[in-house]
Amino acid sequence: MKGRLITLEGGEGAGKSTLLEGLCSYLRLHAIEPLLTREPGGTALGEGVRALVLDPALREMCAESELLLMFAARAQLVREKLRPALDAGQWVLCDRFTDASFAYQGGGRGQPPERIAELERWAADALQPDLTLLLDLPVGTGRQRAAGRGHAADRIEREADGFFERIRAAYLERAAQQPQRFCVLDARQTPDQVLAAAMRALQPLLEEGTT
Ligand code: Z5A
Repeated sequence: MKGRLITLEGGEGAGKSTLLEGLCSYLRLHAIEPLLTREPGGTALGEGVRALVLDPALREMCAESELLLMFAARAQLVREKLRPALDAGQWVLCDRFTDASFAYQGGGRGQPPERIAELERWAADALQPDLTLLLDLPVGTGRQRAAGRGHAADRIEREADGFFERIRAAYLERAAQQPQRFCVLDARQTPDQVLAAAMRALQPLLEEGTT
């Protein structure tokens, strides 16, 4: 079977982790054991980067450092985990990928998209997902859900609503530009409804795998 890269994207509290669990069970029903990973993270180096970029004490981190750190983690994940898994025919479910950099560091922090695209070409080896599920949710709803989990806000979660509005707009713009790859899911629905819509979006890839 051909390896597939499925990425989950969305704003804070959109329900990516919840959907990831459901999709994993669904793929197992199809005898597919996916590799589950996340960004930033998924490797020892990436998890170290994650701790850095989310550390509320590092308030002075500039946008350029933040962007480069995201791609340092990504360069490692692509070479250490993603390419080998995909080359071996494995399916990969990844909680965030390069679209998050276009949305957060591009839309949110104002980094030029052509700079991010250049990093994508060499640092991320131009790796593109087969399918990106974008969980779209009003910013206020997502923030309420995230706050409901009861853990302290990280460095990025401490940003103002306007930052997250720009991120949402950047994600939706990217999805509109690449409709063949993106599936936008209405994340205001119940977890079961979101999962059902995601399963429908996966169907063509599952069918390709059996033909
Ligand atoms: N970041 C970046 O800036 N640039 C990059 O290139 C990359 C990342 C890759 C870490 O991401 C941070 O890194 C993130 C972007 C930045 N910063 N922020 N903000 P993360 O994915 O680990 O963190 P996150 O976006 O904050 O995700 P999250 O808060 O963990 O949310 P989630 O996984 O999307 O949601 P969840 O945990 O599944 O659900 C949240 C709560 O809502 C939970 O209590 C659920 O039970 C509940 N929930 C879930 N679904 C529903 C539905 N459908 N209805 C009602 N309630 C629900």
